[in-house]
Amino acid sequence: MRFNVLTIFPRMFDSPFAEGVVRRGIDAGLVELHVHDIRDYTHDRHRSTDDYTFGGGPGMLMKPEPLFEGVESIREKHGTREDAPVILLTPQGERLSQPLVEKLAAEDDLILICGRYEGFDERVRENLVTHEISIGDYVLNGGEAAAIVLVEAVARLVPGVLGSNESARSDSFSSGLLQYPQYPRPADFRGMAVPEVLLSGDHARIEEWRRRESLRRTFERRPDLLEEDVLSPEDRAFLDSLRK
Ligand code: 6GU
Repeated sequence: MRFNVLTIFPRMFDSPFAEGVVRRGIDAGLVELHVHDIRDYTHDRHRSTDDYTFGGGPGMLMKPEPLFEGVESIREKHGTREDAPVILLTPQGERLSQPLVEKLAAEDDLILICGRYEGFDERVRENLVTHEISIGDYVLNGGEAAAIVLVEAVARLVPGVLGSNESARSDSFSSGLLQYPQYPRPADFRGMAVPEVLLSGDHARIEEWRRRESLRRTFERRPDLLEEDVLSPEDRAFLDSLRK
């Protein structure tokens, strides 16, 4: 998986990927991350990346020329496929979700454009970009933090990037339910005991307990995630008992 990022703040990408899972993926040759300074694709003396908006109004907009040139240069230099997704990080975009992350992880190349909040030339939206993505309903100063989130979420799904221990964990959100409560040793910490069932060695009872705790937690915290059609009759009966 190869990520190419266009940003006016390339150094923002240094420390987030200096260690951890993505770093390991890069070191193993499974992930490539190339960060490009949008200013390198400007031609004026001031290397300006923004300009006033036609028709008047507050705020500056990102100019189209350096963004088009940047994407074209990435395609030429890195042999990026013509049809590789070009993703604009913007609060106006589709909300990033695990299903969308999984779709993006199936690509070989992703080009990410980070912008500033005031916005983009509409021609960038219409003629350069294939996807617009937001990471949630709150305001960031620019798309960089969102791009970092996207790279981390996608890179961990690249085969081989996670160790087998870690990959099991990703099932919890992919299953559509929140994770059940978990406890490492000790069995009793300052009088706070681990639920008895987990010490019982009875795997069928443990599985049932975990399933129910996942359902309970999802019901309490994120009822919007509960899709009744993928639940078993036992799951539904348990949820009914919670509602009462
Ligand atoms: Cl992608 N950009 C900005 N500026 N703010 C955001 C966002 C993106 N996603 C959530 N908030």
